[in-house]
Parts: sequence; structure tokens; C-alpha cells
Amino acid sequence: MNNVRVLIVDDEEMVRRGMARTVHKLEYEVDEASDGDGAMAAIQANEYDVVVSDIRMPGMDGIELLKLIAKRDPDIPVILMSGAPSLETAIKAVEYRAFRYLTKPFQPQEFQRVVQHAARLRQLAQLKSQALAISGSPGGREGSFEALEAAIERLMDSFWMAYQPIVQAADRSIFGYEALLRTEEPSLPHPGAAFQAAERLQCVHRLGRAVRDRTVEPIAKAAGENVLFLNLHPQDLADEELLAEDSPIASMAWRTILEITERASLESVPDAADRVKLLRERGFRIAVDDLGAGYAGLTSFATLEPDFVKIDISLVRGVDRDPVRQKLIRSLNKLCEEMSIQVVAEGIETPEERDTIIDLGCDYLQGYLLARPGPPFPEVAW
Ligand code: G
Ligand code: MN
Repeated sequence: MNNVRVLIVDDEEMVRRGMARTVHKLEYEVDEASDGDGAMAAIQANEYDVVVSDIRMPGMDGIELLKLIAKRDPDIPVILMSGAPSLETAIKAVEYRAFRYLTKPFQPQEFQRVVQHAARLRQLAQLKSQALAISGSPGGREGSFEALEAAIERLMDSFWMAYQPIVQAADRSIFGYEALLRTEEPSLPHPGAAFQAAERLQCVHRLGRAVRDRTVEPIAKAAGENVLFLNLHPQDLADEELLAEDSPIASMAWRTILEITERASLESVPDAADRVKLLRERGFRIAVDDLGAGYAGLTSFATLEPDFVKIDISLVRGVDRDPVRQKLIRSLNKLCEEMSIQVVAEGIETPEERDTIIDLGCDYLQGYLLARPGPPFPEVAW
């Protein structure tokens, strides 16, 4: 991976120098600017991975700078600092998506940790855009509203859940099962199409609840401690039913990993981070799904702080013959290990892909080679 480059903006030279020394210990490159204009000039001339800025400065203040940076590249994490924190600036910092708001004074270790975390998320975002470039982004299809309404009603009546094993690379044991929506409705042939339709018809919660109702029973009945990987639409995050103590999934929260896809945007859920926090308090764990197939950017990782990531099939396909995919997945595994995130590789179809994926350090494997999705619960073949 490339060197990390950090820009530190503060009008007080001593403070700036101190922070620069702290960041330098991470073996990051550091540049300094003494005001907002200087910072923007540096940002136009160089590629930064993290910007750290004081809020109160002569001339352009830190909030103005944050706005300009967000306009130029919304995926540069900006850490704001203030010696005189106020509610007003804190609100603005959130509004313009500052990465963190630090109150001075702070411990060098804390500062280092925040900068390092920001740098890692930035690197993840960059790996994701590389992944997108490799896999090509998906296109959408549109039909008439009425036809879609009829199709989703047919789907509601007829869908069932299939289960696909997820296998531990280390000892080939079954770690859990991903529940997958299955239907014979021809116009909505896969779960992505079904949820896209539900989005357009504004019935995502209804479909999500129906999926959870039908998913839980076989898993709850099955003995053992296998986990359930359950796909959520980002809008499901806002569904109260997911947090209700008497919902079908509540009793299984401790062994349920909620997958949130990168194919749909989290922006539509204004308080996504808070919702995820509540879900965690209920015992759920969180996975970022389809990494490499959807939106690039910082948001999903910064907001979800996932326990797992699932590498999309488009990156796994042919990985044994493609040094670019290998390098990407290796870097991703390294970064995830540093952040205590476990990695699942999806869509493994050949022994060569499986072996390469294991060599590259993925913890868990999923794909037709090992088992196709089926009625509860398919056997695994190595
Ligand atoms: O988006 P998400 O990762 O939740 O969906 C996984 C989809 O990929 C499911 O529909 C599942 O049936 C499919 N799938 C799982 N393993 C394989 C595989 O090895 N090859 C292919 N082509 N599809 C797979
Ligand atoms: Mn999934």
C-alpha cells in the first residue's frame, strides 16, 4: 500500500509541530499548513489521506475548510480539533461529515489512534474503488410501477429462504449459514431485484420483516451454535421491529450477523450509526456485504464499524490467475486484521480460487464449490 500522507492545519506553530511529531511516529508523511488557504493550496497540490485541522484560525476557519475539502473529495477523513468546543461547531462538524471532533488538550496516544484509524478507513475506501474498477459497477433495470407492484405481491406469497454454509478456512468446520431469499417470480429473479423493487414501492420494511420471519425458524430449531448471516437492506436499519424484544430475531441476536450491502447507499438512513449501536447492544454483529461491488467511499466502514466484511464474488472470480485481485485481497486482509475485522470470501467456485483465497488470509469461505444454497441445511464438500 502507498505511504499515508497527512496534512496538519493549525495557526499555532508549537501545537502543529507537536502533532506532526506524533503523526510522524506512525511512519506517515506529514505536511503542515498554518491556515485554511495554505491548507487548500496543499490539498490542490498533493494527495492527502487524512487532514487534521484546528477549528478556530484567523481567516478561513476549520468548518469552512471542512466544507471545501468535502466538496473536493468527500472521502478524505477530516479530523477537527477545538480548544473551545461549542455545540454550534460540533453540529456543523457532523453536518459536513467530519471524521472526528477532538477537544484540546488530548493525549498524543489518543491523537495517534484517531489519525491511524482515519488513515486505515481511507485506505479501505481506496481499495474499494480499485475493487469497483476491477469488477465494473452494476447497472439497473426499470419496469412499470403497476407491474412491479403485482410482481412484489406474487413474491411475498411465494418466496422461501435457502441457506448457504460459510466455512472456517482454518479447520473446514461450518461457521454458519447465510440465509438467501429465493423466488420463482421471473421478473424479480434474485434478492437484489426484489429489494430494489421494494425500494421503489416503499415497502422495504414489509419485505424485510417477511424475510426475517421465514428465516429464523429453521435456524432456531437447529442445534449447535452455528451463526446466521442475515442480509439487511440499509433501510431495515430504521425498522423498529428489528430492535423489538419480542421480534422473531431477538432471541437469536447473539448468533446473528447482520449483513449490510455496499450496493445500496447508507445515506438514506440519517441515524444509521446510532441504529447500529442499538443493534450491537441487542447482541447482533455486523458485516459489510458485497465489498467491491457497490459504493466506494468511507461511509459504510466509518458508520458500521463492522465485525465482518464479505468480499464480493466479482473479486473472487479468477483470483488464482489475477495478481491485481490477489494484491487487493491481501492488502484488504492485512488492514482488516489490524482493525479486528474478520473476512469472508464469497462466490468460491473452483479449488484454485479456494486455495488462493486461503493463502491470501481470508478467515471464512463461501461458494458453490463448498455448498450451494439449499433447504436447511446443506452439506459441505471441500
Ligand atoms: O449479495 P449477497 O452476497 O448477499 O448474495 C450472495 C448471492 O451469491 C446469493 O444469491 C448466492 O446464491 C450467490 N452465490 C453464492 N455462492 C456463489 C458462487 O459460488 N457462485 C455464484 N455465481 N453465486 C454464488
Ligand atoms: Mn450477503
